[in-house]
Amino acid sequence: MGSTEDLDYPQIIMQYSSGFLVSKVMFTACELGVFDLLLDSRQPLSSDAIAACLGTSTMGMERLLDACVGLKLLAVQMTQEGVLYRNTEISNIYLTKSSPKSQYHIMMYYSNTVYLCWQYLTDAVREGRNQYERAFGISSKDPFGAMYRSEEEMLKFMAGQNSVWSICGRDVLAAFNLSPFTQIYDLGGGGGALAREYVSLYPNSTVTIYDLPKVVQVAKEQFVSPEEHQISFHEGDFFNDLIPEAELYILSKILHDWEDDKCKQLLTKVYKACKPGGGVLLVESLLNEDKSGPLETQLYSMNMLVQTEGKERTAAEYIKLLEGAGFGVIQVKRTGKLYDAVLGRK
Ligand code: ASE
Repeated sequence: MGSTEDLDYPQIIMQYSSGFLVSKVMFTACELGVFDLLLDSRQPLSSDAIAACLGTSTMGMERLLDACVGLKLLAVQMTQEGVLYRNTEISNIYLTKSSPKSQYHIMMYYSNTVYLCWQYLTDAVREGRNQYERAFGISSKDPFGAMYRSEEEMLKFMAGQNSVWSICGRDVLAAFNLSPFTQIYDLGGGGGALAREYVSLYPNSTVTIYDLPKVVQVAKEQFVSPEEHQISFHEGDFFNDLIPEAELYILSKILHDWEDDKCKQLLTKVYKACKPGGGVLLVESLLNEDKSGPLETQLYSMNMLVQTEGKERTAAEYIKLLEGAGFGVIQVKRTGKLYDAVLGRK
């Protein structure tokens, strides 16, 4: 082994060991509203002031703030009154609740739901299945029954998923020229953030969000306003209920929730419903063909193990699923961001 490797090895192990500590510091600062307060205050604040405003211990808050400085999520300045903290540019954009690119809701989902499932990662690997029974004492047979076990959980999931599209939505929808398609169904479209990106990028289109009745109800109440005329809803279960005819179906982060047989079943149903000349757009995080990366996708695939019955796949795996259902002329576009796009035509 070379000497560089000998030196780098402990460093990398140290970083990986504390990775979950890093996540939890960021999640906690978000949850307590540190970044929101420092955005609103418009001036740097002391740890005492922050603790007082947020109703926490001064001792705990000071340490949390210092750790955030170490992570470059906050910056410090020394003044006569002592140390003052302010947001960094990145925190203002991504970690405050009110920012258009806010990732606050996905952080809360990671911190309060995903984190609890990961407690049982070893069991998940041993058993090859999700860990709702151990984590929450509920049946793991129906993953979305488990994920939507309460309206609060469903809302957190929908808000979390929505926040991703404020960053990658445009890239996945601009990966192909989709302007020939005007009548779109977003199957499992949830809170509608991708539908909103779609109609803004393709103004001549209308998007129908097809999702479970309880999801549609919450989406109408909390996420999509009636003024957004190009977005409509269809209540149903896409495995068991009718899928109406359309020109383009979007399956965004849907196939990764399900095993191959379920994916084939769904894609076959979509193919039958699809207008001739129409298509299906898969939005997923693609693994390299040898599964050597990207790391983020490999980690997401582990998350699919603890939370769902699916996995992340390679482009070739998605192509095979699409071809198996009858789709042809399949094109793959890697965006270089978290999510990629695969288009199949009927
Ligand atoms: C799903 C997406 C997610 C199902 C469960 C999920 C996400 C978290 N939990 O379709 C978002 C993607 N992030 C990760 C870690 O996979």
